[in-house]
Amino acid sequence: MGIDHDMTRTAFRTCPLCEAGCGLEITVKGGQVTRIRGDQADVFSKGFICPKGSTLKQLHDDPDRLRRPLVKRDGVHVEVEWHEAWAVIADRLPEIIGRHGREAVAVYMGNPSAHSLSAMLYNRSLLQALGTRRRFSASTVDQAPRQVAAGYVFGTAVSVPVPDLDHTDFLVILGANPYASNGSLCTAPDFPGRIEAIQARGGTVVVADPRRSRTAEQADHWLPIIPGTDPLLLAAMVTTLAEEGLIAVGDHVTPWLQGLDEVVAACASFTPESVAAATGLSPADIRMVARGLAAAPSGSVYGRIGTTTAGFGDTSHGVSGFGTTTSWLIDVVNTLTGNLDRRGGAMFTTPVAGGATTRGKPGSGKGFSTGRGATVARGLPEVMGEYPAAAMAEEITDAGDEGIKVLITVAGNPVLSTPHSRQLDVALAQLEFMVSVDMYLNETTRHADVVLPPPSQLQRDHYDLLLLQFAVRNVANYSDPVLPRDEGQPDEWEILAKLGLVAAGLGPDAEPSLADDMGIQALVQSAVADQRSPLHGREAGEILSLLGSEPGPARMIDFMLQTGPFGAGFGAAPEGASLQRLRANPHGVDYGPLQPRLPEILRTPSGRIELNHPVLMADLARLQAAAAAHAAQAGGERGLLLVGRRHLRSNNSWMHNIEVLVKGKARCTLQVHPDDAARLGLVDGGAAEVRSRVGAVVAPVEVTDAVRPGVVSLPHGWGHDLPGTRLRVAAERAGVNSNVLADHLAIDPLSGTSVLNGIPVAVAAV
Ligand SMILES: Nc1nc2c(c(=O)[nH]1)N[C@H]1C(S)=C(S)[C@@H](COP(=O)(O)OP(=O)(O)OC[C@H]3O[C@@H](n4cnc5c(=O)[nH]c(N)nc54)[C@H](O)[C@@H]3O)O[C@H]1N2
Ligand SMILES: Nc1nc2c(c(=O)[nH]1)N[C@H]1C(S)=C(S)[C@@H](COP(=O)(O)OP(=O)(O)OC[C@H]3O[C@@H](n4cnc5c(=O)[nH]c(N)nc54)[C@H](O)[C@@H]3O)O[C@H]1N2
Ligand code: SF4
Ligand SMILES: [Mo]
Repeated sequence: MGIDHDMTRTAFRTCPLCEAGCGLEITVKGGQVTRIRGDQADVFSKGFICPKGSTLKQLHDDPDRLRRPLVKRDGVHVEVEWHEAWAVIADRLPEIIGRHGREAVAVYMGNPSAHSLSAMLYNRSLLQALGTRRRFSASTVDQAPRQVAAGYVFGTAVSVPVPDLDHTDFLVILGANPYASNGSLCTAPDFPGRIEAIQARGGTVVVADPRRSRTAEQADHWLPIIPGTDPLLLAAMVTTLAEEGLIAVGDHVTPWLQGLDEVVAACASFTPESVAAATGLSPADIRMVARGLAAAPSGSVYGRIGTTTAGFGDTSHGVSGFGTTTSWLIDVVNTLTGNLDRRGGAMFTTPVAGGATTRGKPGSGKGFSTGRGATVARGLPEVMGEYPAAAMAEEITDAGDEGIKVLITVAGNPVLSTPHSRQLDVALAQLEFMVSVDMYLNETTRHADVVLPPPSQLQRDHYDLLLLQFAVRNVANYSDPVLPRDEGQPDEWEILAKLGLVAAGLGPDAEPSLADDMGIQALVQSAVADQRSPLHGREAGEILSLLGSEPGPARMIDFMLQTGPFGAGFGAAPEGASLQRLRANPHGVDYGPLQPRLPEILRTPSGRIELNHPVLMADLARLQAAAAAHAAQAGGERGLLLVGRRHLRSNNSWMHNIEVLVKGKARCTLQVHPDDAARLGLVDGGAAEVRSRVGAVVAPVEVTDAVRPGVVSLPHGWGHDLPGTRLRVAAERAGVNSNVLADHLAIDPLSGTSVLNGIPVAVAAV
């Protein structure tokens, strides 16, 4: 790209900061971004933008954002040239692998790697080159339960139904606050506007949340549920539907459905009356939601963080996670009310590129399973190719000869985002070697021997490969880089691919583009040989020449677009999806509203919706036992339960170094209900110590009736006061790390996902 000194140009780019994927209109003058606003012509977001979107400029300009690699010398990080950084890695990594074996290396992939096209495509090459099973990611402090439930019931871990927001008449939101988060596992720019549109067309919105969130405030009904009890609420709704004769599955689902009666029977012990005390909800309210869903022309239950990461059980003996079972019960309720796979209900996206639900044989498949390997220290099973993030620290410190010796982090900050953070912080200091691919020197990367920074968000291309698989419309949008890369700066895909080659011993000058060429050749060759591929029988050489010779994500995404369900098929359907078509349409291409996909969506071995999958049925028994233990808990004294929350101007543990986002009132406060504050002698603006089984923090108190009594709330992602970081703005408003309180032993056994909400705590004034 040339240097455009005076020229003003406008670029269009999808915002990569959260799952909403808003279109941005970016004005560039003299090589500088002068303005970012919502792209009115974007086919999906239509001009919507949140306060974070326009800060891509501040992020790019942030002087603390790393522009050159760092190498730790005598405990201090110093900037080096790229070849020096690679030389250090080439010197150390293959040698350690030679000494301890591949399993001595662990990888942690953080959340932004789901928002980086490079990382989505090339993390795989890194993992393949490393050949380790010790893979960890933010999934097990997030959405893994939702995916595991979908895997068992529908056949793949991405067969996740999404609420058909734009057509639904009755939306039930459990444990999500899209007014702050802009939605998750439901890609919908301007989620708030879409909620208000439901109400404007006469529909109803119900929110269950222990906090009166902004979303709860907007809702027609707020159910101030006690944390962790959503599965009880859902099971009682199943019973209500059965008792009142409201089950109406629908002819479009019945032929494919398995185990309905069995599931209903297994829920029978959960009635609105039997769960009232535990959930804190009246039987009338529980029945109201079940009846409302059944009576509405269409409806959908949608659950997020508060359902996947909540704990439940006897609070004095330690709660446990039920995220997978909760996610499954959401599918059960949607199915029983006839809302599965119908307009306005819970539907499946047809991803334009890279969808696992559009590959293979339609209608059945090998299904979903877990347990290919287990962690050394605790024997926790593999789930979706990963181990629980909560086990990372102990795999370093408590696994003897088999301990992790090397950690590679990509776009992650587990020292702030994962449970029992203090333990992980200590463990990372014991590694033999650590490499981080990251743009900041933060709480995690300060432990790295080498930090490799990717180009800024404005300096690379983008396609929301993962998040468009959960979109409320079938859309596609590709963005070219807005700004050129700095001199000598490799693209993020080159860093990831090269890291794999260097780890494999190919030396500091290994050429990632060669590996990429081989990768695309292999893809094309297997496609032309595959009977189910639209390229079957074509000439591999012809396809490769049509793809061109420029390596990197763009070529790969072109292949995925052209071979996808709307694809151009390399000339077979000239108007179809391709990179060229998307480049010609910088505001995106809309492939329309979600369409019913049963039965072709299914990839279960039976070719059916395995609603009564034995793993899930067995977990219902565990839920029953937990409910009994909870009810029997001595004296009914349960103490306080801690939940998290998000703020529109924050993004997990990062973006706190951007002044315009963090200025103003301190956000990392402990919210306490006035009744609890009075009882505990806490005053607004005072300080409180919050103590859990594993740790304690002191946080400023905010007294507010926006949390229900018995519940306190502290946001995650704060605690920027650790030495050795380079986050000058963030350090001034450090806040405290709520994950010091999260218990690494409290997990959902089906998905390995941590309990981050509903943590039993004691709170005292200090
Ligand atoms: N208590 C509690 N804990 C939680 C949660 C909660 O609700 N409560 N939420 C959980 C959830 S949902 C998530 S997703 C996790 C997030 O946990 P993580 O993924 O571990 O952490 P992030 O805060 O997203 O950190 C992102 C890191 O990536 C870097 N980065 C940003 N963009 C890029 C990029 O494009 N490339 C590269 N290479 N690096 C980049 C940033 O500098 C930062 O270091 O936190 C989880 N932790
Ligand atoms: N501004 C901003 N946007 C973000 C992020 C961010 O950090 N900041 N993070 C992004 C990421 S990685 C993700 S995964 C998504 C998450 O998106 P959401 O799931 O919408 O996340 P939250 O806003 O934390 O909303 C979770 C809600 O669950 C409630 N809750 C807690 N425990 C329970 C419970 O047991 N039951 C019920 N019913 N509710 C409960 C909390 O009070 C909170 O209001 O947001 C994404 N978007
Ligand atoms: S809602 Fe998400 S995608 Fe849209 S502008 Fe804000 S951060 Fe970016
Ligand atoms: Mo997340």
